[in-house]
Amino acid sequence: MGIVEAREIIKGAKTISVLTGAGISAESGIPTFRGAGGLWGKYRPEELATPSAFARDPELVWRWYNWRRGIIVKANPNPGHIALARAEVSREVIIITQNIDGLHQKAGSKRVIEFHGSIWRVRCIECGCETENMEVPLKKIECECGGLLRPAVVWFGEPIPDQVLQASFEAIGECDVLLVVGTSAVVQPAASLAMLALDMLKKVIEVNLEATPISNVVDISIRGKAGEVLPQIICG
Ligand code: BV8
Ligand code: ZN
Repeated sequence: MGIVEAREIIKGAKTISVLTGAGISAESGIPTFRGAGGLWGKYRPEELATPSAFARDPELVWRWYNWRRGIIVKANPNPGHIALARAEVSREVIIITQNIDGLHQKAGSKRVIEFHGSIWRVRCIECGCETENMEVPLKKIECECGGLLRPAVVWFGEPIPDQVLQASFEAIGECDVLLVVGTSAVVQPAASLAMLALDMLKKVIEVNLEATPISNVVDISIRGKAGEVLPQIICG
């Protein structure tokens, strides 16, 4: 079961939801979390993407996010992002992305749920005000109120905002097919969205370079690069 079957299933779908992870941005030059040369490189996730890491050393955490801002600002959507954006021409497409890079929006996708927030938004830990900030690097990490600014992303140990969870569950309920693209499917609760789709008897198609914990339970699991496979299975 592979490309041909996936293309047939997608052709017949009125609404497609797509759960994407770092793998869909790899061909845009953005390192993944766990792959070789991954983002977590010399650090472990828990050392950087957590509230305690920020409390302990906000400058270190911001050095890491500014380094990522530097990579992401130069990155362009690849054929994988573009195939998903183009698919909106003939059907509803809802993207639930674990990525914080904004590349789906840059590719033209209209319905994007940022499950883990955005690197281009900052939030004050004192007054809670959240603003868009595209500076590379961020110029100052103080808010007008004097509080510290943090990336408006979801760190390990932090809950997904209720309205984001709600919108994601609705996207799964609304779809005929869920595509799961470029995620190691280990981080929760994002990875459980695939299981939710299966429980709701939706067709689930995975596109990933390597096998993941959901590869054996989805309807079709295609080994390959998102930028090569997505244009083949989503046509028109
Ligand atoms: C929560 C945003 C509870 C920030 C991210 C033990 C200790 C502590 C916590 C836990 C624990 N056990 C479980 C947990 C929960 C934890 C979790 O799941 N941990 C994992 C590691 C086990 N989850 C959380 O903490 C979540 N919150 O549980 O809160 C709670 C509830 C109520 C009240 C209070 C608290 C929050 C998790 C969100 C963390 N934030 N990112 C940032 O980006 O800086 S996670 C980050 O890693 C990404 O966003 C992504 O979601 C995640 C996984 O990365 P992937 O996207 O999958 O990337 P990865 O590199 O892993 O895989 C890439 C895949 O692509 C690979 O398979 C590769 O083969 C493939 N690939 C590569 N190239 C290509 C490709 N595929 C196709 N084409 C290619 N070209
Ligand atoms: Zn403030």
